[in-house]
Amino acid sequence: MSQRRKFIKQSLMGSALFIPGVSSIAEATAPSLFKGEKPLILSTWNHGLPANAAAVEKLKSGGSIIDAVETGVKDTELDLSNLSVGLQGLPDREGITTLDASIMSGDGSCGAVAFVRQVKHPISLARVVMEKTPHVMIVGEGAKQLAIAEGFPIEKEELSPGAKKAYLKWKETSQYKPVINIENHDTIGMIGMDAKGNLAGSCTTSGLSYKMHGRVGDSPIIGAGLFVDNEVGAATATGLGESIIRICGSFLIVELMRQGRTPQEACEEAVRRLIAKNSKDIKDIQAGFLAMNKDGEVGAYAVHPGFNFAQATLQNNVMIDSGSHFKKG
Ligand code: SD4
Repeated sequence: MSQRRKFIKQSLMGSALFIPGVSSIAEATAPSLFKGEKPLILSTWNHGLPANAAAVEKLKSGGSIIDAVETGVKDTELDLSNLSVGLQGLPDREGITTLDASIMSGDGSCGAVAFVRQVKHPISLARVVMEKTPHVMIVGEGAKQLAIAEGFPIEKEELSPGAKKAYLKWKETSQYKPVINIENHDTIGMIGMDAKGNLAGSCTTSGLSYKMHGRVGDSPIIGAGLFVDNEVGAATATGLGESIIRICGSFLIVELMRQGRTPQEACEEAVRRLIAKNSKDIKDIQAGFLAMNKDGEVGAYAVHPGFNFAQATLQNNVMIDSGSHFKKG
């Protein structure tokens, strides 16, 4: 193993925190790393590292895979440095932060919330929808009422200092243009498999910054931002939600895997499909997919370079760069 790889491998016994600048390895190693090891947890972007660590700790302490994927992304929902997840996330164009989240178990149970305000852990509210209501998705004021009824604290509605500063700056021009890998990413999507092969996933975001009030992206839409099927595998998405919804990205990947594609092949096909359906604006659109199958094989692919993900087993937790359709330069 190279010195560099040794360096970035982090023991989950330790703090397993993201160390900026040192936690990525070559895309070539991505699909085969830890192949077949269970449990296996994958999460999007750099904050996937601490989120994976929290998920693995949950499994170690006897939690189920659905407990693990909820606990893991709750870590990101509280991360004040993340301006794309949780109440500290960047607001919409009215200056209001609204959150979307979904959770799904391999048996087909799922729950989601969208356009939610003042709730610190939308992923836990999505789990309430899944487990305590006859519905799959509850949005807006209804979601807030559910949170109140379930005893969730309702937070004061004010922007975090980072979000406020960015919003005031944006208001100077009020130009809406998604910027690849700079402004509009960092949603966390997590998919995981326990030691017995049961799958689950979670996805949580404040969505696109400066979106129109009421806009909902792919993350809370089952089949778009997240899809899990115990018979096949799991997939999650990040990036411009509109482009992902158009191809029902996560469902597509799971169905391609059902037909025999590897997770990597399925992610690459989904990216090709996304590019075909969004070709006019593709220069400005970043989207990335992350998948695993029942055998513990992993795939990840994005439209543009820059998408990375964290991959954890009981012993290891590492960052990996995904491949991309368009190459650097
Ligand atoms: C959305 N897909 O709301 C989310 C944004 C995102 O990484 O994934 N950012 O469209």
